[in-house]
Order: sequence, then C-alpha cells, then structure tokens
Amino acid sequence: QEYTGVKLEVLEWGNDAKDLIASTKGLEGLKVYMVAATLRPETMYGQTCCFVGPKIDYGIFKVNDKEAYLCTPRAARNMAFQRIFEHDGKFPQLASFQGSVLIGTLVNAPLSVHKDGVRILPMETVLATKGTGVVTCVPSDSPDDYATVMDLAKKPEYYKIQKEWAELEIVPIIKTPSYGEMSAPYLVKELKINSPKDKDALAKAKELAYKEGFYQGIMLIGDYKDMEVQKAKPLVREKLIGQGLAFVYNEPESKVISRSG
Ligand code: ZZB
Repeated sequence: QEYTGVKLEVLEWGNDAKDLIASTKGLEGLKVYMVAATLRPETMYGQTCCFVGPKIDYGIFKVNDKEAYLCTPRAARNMAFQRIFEHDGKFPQLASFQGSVLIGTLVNAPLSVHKDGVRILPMETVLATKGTGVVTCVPSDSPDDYATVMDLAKKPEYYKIQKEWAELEIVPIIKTPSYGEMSAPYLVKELKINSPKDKDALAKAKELAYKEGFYQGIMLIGDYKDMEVQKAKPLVREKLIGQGLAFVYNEPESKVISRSG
C-alpha cells in the first residue's frame, strides 16, 4: 500500500502532553510533526481534526537535526528502511506514551481551510497495525471520520474533550453525481449509520465513497478546483511533497490488516 505521509506540525501541546514533553531530552530545536497516513491527499483541504487511538502506543522519533516524527514505533521502523530518516535503519526514539496523552494538542493541518490549526481527538477504531496510527480527519469525505466527529460532539464529557474541538466547520471538497457535495454525511444518513462502531455499514460506506469520489469526483476547492479528482489527486500530492509537508510512505502489503476484514 502506498500512502502519503502528511506532516501536521505540533503548534501547542495539550495539557496532558506538556509535562511529558518538558521532561523529554533531545527535543530541543526540533520541530515535531504528527505523521498521518492517507490515501486521499486531495481531501486535505477539508481536515477538521486529527485522530489517534487513545490506547495505542506512540513515540517521538528523531528524523534529523531539524525534525522529529510522532507515530507508532512500527511505522517509524518501516520509515527507517525507506530513507525517510537520516541514518538508514535507525529511528532514535525520544519519547513514548499512549495516544490519550495527546488529546487536545493543536496541530497545523497542511492545506486545511482551518488555518489556526486543528485538535488531536480520540478515535477508538484506529488500528495500530496500519499506516502510522495517526489518522487525519476529513468528515466531508470519510464516513468513519464523520461518524466519529458526530459522536465526539455528542459526548464531549465522556471523551474528556472540549465540544468545540469536534465542531470545526465541515466544508465541501469534492462533488459527485450520486452523493452531492459531501459524500460522507450523505452516505452515513443513507445507510442509517448511528455510531462509529457500526463497522459493517461503515466499511460499505467507505468503499462507496472511495469509488464515487475517485471515478466521478470533481474538485470544489483549492488550486485544482473544477478538475477531476483522478487528475487532481497526484497533483495535490506532489504539491504537498514539494513544500516539504508530506512524503511517500510505503507499507508492506502482507502486514496490512483491513479494518473491515
Ligand atoms: C484522509 C481521508 C479522507 C481518508 C477521506 C479516507 C477518506 P484503507 O483503504 O483501509 O487503507 N486510516 C489510515 N490509517 C489508519 C489506521 N491506522 N486506522 C484506521 N484508519 C486509518 O484506508 C486508508 C484510509 O484509512 C486513510 O485515508 C485514512 O483515512 C484511514 F475522504 O485519510 B484517509 C472513503 C474514505 N475517504
């Protein structure tokens, strides 16, 4: 599987992360980026938050003298063998913690309409065995993301978050003939999905949204507005990579465990 690793720079650590970060050695002078693995770089305009699995283990790994990446140790290891880190095969770990510590951290989401940054929020269905364990949230076009932000906004006390963090405006990114200007809310309603735990229906919605978006989608925003998604996708990806905001991240196919399977 070839992902785009999108770099979300940490702007301000959340309350629980602050102490931990302050006592972490080796971070001085380094910018820390959460690395989200995505197959949909063309949707990055619509990012409204970024998810971690609250019970998953994460680390901060030193890439070079300027940057450190926050992701699962498994992803850092894979990256170290793809010439993403300074020294081949090495991925020096500076810190280690569970995802829950990161809740409320403010990050810059590249290309997002939300220029002041987006919050790190919990998603129970994030898999530790896929991508980087960091999932950027595009509720307009990802049914899983839409179902999750709806649930977060419904139960902020339960999730120990501020309600506003889950309520950033959802803007149209891609138009399709079958699902209108926002595929995910349309499909979630159509398939009567009430919870992020509605696994089978969400897998179905995801597949439908992928297909329709890719083959029929037209961009509604950004540099490639009015262009077909098929054509815009690689262009947005190259733009992000050219600006140092993303990189190619490959995952050995055999290790991929599908969320639906
Ligand atoms: C942004 C985005 C926007 C995504 C969208 C999808 C959609 P796949 O096909 O199963 O490989 N993802 C990445 N890593 C994880 C993880 N560890 N646990 C759970 N979900 C993860 O799915 C790849 C997509 O699943 C990635 O692309 C990411 O969400 C999520 F509009 O990034 B995506 C219709 C889907 N639309």
